[in-house]
Amino acid sequence: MREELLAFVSNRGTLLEPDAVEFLLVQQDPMAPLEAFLGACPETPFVVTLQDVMGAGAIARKTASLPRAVAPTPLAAEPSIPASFRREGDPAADRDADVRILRDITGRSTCEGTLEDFTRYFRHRFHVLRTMLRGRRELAGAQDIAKARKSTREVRIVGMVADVRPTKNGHRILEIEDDTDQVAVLVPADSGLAAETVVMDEVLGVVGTANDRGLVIAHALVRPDIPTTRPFRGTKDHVRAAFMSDIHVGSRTFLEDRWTKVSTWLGSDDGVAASIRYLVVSGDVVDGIGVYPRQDEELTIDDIYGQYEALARMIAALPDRLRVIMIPGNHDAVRPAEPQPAFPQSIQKLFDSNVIFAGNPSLLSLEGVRVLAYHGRSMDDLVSAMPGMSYARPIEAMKAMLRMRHLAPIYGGKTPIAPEAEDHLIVEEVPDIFATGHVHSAGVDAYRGVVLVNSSTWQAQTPYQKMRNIDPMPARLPIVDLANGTAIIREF
Ligand code: D5M
Ligand code: FE
Ligand code: ZN
Repeated sequence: MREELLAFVSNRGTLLEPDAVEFLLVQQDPMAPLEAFLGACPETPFVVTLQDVMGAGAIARKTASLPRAVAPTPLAAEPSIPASFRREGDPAADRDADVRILRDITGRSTCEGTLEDFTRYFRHRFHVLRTMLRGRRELAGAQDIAKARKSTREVRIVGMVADVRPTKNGHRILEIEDDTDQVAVLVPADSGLAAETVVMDEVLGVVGTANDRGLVIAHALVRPDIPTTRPFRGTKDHVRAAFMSDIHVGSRTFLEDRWTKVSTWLGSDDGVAASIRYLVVSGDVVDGIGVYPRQDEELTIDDIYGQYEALARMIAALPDRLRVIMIPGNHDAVRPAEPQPAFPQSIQKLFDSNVIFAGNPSLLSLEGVRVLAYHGRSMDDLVSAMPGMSYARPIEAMKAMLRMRHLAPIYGGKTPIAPEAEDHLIVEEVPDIFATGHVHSAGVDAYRGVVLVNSSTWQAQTPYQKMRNIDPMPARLPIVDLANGTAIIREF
């Protein structure tokens, strides 16, 4: 059957992700989801992912029309919605809310997933990160790899990691490439660099010595990173923002009682609660449909609009002074490939006008404070690639993203990436606050002046998480004072 599947996709001029093969092989009719997906695709995609065929499985099962959580529109353009949002005047409060969406993909998707798109995408990623790296003192005068290979002195190069492998003697070899050439870099086991993890596809700088066999012995590895000290761009008053994600409305394990508690507290006259003007919701706002095999058995609301309607009622019951900024995650009803656009109008219209919809990721301004909101799917890939990372400590993975200046450096893992003309997953502008969700943990910290927030979940442990030993920390609400970045977590 495996051969039949691979022959089928090969005949159609596309590829099948390994996870997708495994998923299809355990289906009653392995070919059906694949045919459903490719049949509904306006253009043959470059690669068919697990998400694609899982979604298509749901289409095959439920012939009813479903929105795009399960629809195969990985790379279609979005209808345009205003890229910025500002609401003046608010009778319920003594000050104006000020939310702007500075950057996201909504309405600007151009790619179709062709091979040329991927080439262009990676070239853009490489060039932007290389420019950042060349600004680093350690890499001043960095050479093209083709030129550096001919050198016998100290070389400074910038490249994208094409391979990482250990040698027999415990050293590591990195293959790094730029537009001119590729070179092998030896990271000696007995050097201070031995403990530094390097991941596939990251863009980094190397300072080293080229030997006569064209091998570069690394003395230093340089990450784009962020400046060591940056002031927090604070507001004048102690207005606060709260952070949520992974509400998973519609799931049997959604924690309704804990939600009631937080909702009541937000509406109470508690001093901290009353100072919260913004609620940033970083994806997986509902559980979705057809997101993983046999999900229907774990749903209390099995209609995708029904799930968003229930959420809209919950959000409408929150106090009027709150501006809610909502981005999608991997369970939501937009294309799974990142960057994800904001929800379609059919979903937006279910919500009150105090809810502002943005893409995943989004760079937001809350009264001038820059917030980078990202659901955090790539943490699945970082956790498996980097020793020392774990689902329980997402903050470490977030620091790694800032050091690499990229939200999803590893390509071809669990995080599907759409090859847009520009790489929206690069951390171009250093934010004041960086918020993620996805791992259902909770934490606050700071890295070089950037406040880091991982925003818990409102879902109890699911059977899947139990099987994978993922122990969630639900019902925590991180709250950040926008005047000075002070962060606390309240448990409900
Ligand atoms: O993710 C909820 C949790 O489950 C989060 O800790 C990540 C983990 N998770 C989800 N999908 C996967 C895969 N495919 N591999 C490994 N770990 C995973 P949620 O997005 O809410 O389902
Ligand atoms: Fe989630
Ligand atoms: Zn998620």
